[in-house]
Amino acid sequence: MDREDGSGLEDGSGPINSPGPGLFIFFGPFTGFFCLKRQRARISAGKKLMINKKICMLGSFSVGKTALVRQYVSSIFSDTYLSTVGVKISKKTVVVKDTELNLLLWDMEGQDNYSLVNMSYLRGAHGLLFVVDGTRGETLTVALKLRVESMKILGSGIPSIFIINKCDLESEWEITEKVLSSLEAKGVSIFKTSAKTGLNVEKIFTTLAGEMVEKP
Ligand SMILES: Nc1nc2c(ncn2[C@@H]2O[C@H](COP(=O)(O)OP(=O)(O)OP(=O)(O)O)[C@@H](O)[C@H]2O)c(=O)[nH]1
Ligand SMILES: [Mg+2]
Repeated sequence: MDREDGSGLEDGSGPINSPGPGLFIFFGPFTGFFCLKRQRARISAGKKLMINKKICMLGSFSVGKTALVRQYVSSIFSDTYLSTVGVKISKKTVVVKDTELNLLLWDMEGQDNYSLVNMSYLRGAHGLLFVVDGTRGETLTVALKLRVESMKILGSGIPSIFIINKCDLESEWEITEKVLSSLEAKGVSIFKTSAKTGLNVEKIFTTLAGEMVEKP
């Protein structure tokens, strides 16, 4: 049987809001026919607004940007390091404050400075995640520099979070609590994560999503 409205069923992403062709059942000339009334599966009352939000993952090389995205989207972690070239975009849908958000996660290649190419990747971003490797102090300096540069492009009001990753190796961290507290005192939002154990991974994305939803 042909199905005109199959798209809404296959990916489960939307309500079924177009009527089917109607179902007729014929039992032959002697028995007449029964007609089952056309069913209109409308769920318009419960229809949620779907909004796309672009999040850029920024930071130095090998801090764990890709690992965080993979852990969040696919619940996978690997010790193998494959450096990202250019940008890789992943998608995850979340519901925040009754609003369905399509998070478009732009996992950018590691950078210590903005080149003309990756500056263009920032266009249209709604939120930024600056990733730092707790075991390498210089990656915090890079992230702070990237924050200044990206806010020149996107404005200082853009929701952003600093992620100090590799919490499972906290005994080897070079970044001290004192440094983190002084940044927090300056209004920098900081979370400690581990892409390996999954610690706080979901939380960073949902916290940022919550902040983005408040923005027009
Ligand atoms: N122990 C530990 N290792 C991690 C963690 N996150 C990432 N790694 C490892 O760090 C290395 C780099 O991780 P990636 O996610 O590829 O880093 P990246 O920031 O995407 O690197 P680029 O794409 O080159 O910018 C890999 O070997 C990961 O397995 C973590 O939370 N804990
Ligand atoms: Mg990467």
